[in-house]
Amino acid sequence: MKTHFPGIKPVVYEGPRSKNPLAFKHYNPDERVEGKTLKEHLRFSVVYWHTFRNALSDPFGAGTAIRPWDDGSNSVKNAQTRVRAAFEFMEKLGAPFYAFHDRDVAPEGKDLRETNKNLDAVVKVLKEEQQRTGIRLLWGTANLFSHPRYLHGAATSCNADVFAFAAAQVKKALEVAHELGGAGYVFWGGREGYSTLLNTDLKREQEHLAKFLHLAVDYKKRIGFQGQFYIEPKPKEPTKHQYDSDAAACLNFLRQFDLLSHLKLNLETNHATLAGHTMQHELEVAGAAGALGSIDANTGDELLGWDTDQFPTSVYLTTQIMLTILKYGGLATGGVNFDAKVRRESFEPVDLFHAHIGGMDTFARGLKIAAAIRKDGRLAEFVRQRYGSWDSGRGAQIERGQTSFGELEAAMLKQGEAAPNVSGRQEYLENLINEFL
Ligand code: XUL
Ligand code: CO
Repeated sequence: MKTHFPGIKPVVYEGPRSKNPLAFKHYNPDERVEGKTLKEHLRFSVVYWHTFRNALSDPFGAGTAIRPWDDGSNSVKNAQTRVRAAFEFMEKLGAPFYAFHDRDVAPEGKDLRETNKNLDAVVKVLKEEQQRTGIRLLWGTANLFSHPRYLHGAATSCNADVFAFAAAQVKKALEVAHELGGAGYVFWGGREGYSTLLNTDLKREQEHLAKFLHLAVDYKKRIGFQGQFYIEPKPKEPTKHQYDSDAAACLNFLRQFDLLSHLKLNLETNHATLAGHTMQHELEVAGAAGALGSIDANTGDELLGWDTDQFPTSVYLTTQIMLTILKYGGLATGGVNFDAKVRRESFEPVDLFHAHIGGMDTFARGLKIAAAIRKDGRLAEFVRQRYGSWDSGRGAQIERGQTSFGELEAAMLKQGEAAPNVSGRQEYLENLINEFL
């Protein structure tokens, strides 16, 4: 078999003392934590768009990426060769999952019919490679934002024909995800938002988006696709305001339009920070609503205000993420999906390995540290005790709904003052976390 990454051997775990840049120092897939292997907990996934379709251009200059397997053409044959290279990469990396948009894997044709045919020709190769390697599809999605037809959005376009085209595209993408045994399917809003309210009927656009998702739910049932549906929040970029702006906005939207039982959230770190939140905040909001589904693992740059999609390297960040994920029972159908790209200056194929190895090791450390913090128990015990007044007496009565304002007023009139507060001990807790890092 032709190799596209000559000289790169399968990446193995060599332990924290290894100086080999192409080995894992912390991600030992078979190591067990809280009853599951690291591989089962983390469910790492490689994204097709950044890793295989991003030429590393920026608004000021052309792409720099050297990708010897890619002839740069828009042919189906080139797309098929790219699949072989992608699976060789994922196999050598030891990633059990991948994710793609329809348009990442196959070129758009002269019309929808030809586009679907192109996709089928590439899906055939994806299926072969999945079978050869055992690598699975974490989720599929449709690109409803790149083509000029989507300039006003897709499901929220002012043009009903564009809604219809998007529906046709998602129908096909669902069939493909089903055929490839996908564990999920993601809806990211793309251009579902607005640039100005002067030309926008916000209420109508949101209703259309809900209608679109209900049609997708119907079709999912019709074809018997078992994968989990996710919605991915992002506040802005490319639009000034995206309707799925953050976890809370998505949950409210899903609840308002009776979609909450059909979709969970796919949360992305850099989207959280663009929304003015931490990733842990977004995870907690989703987890509390029973909607924590999957994560797009990346990070932004604190000094840049846009979606830089960098690979995560902060152990503090991954510790926080894994604390919340473990707290809510782990990623069931979801995974740690590296929606991240190498910098424009890192243009060689080997940089793709460095980036993913770093991200995987950082998550492995975060997971082990989070598990150690949980095993130690002091953090959880502190929080438990902090809410101790709710476990019995008046607190328990309020929680059970067995009281009224009148009764509570009478109690406080009698008592004269609430029981004194105790310290929140933030600094003590921050020190406690640092004990484990
Ligand atoms: C865009 C983004 C998308 C989604 C899938 O910022 O994160 O790549 O993850 O469409
Ligand atoms: Co994403």
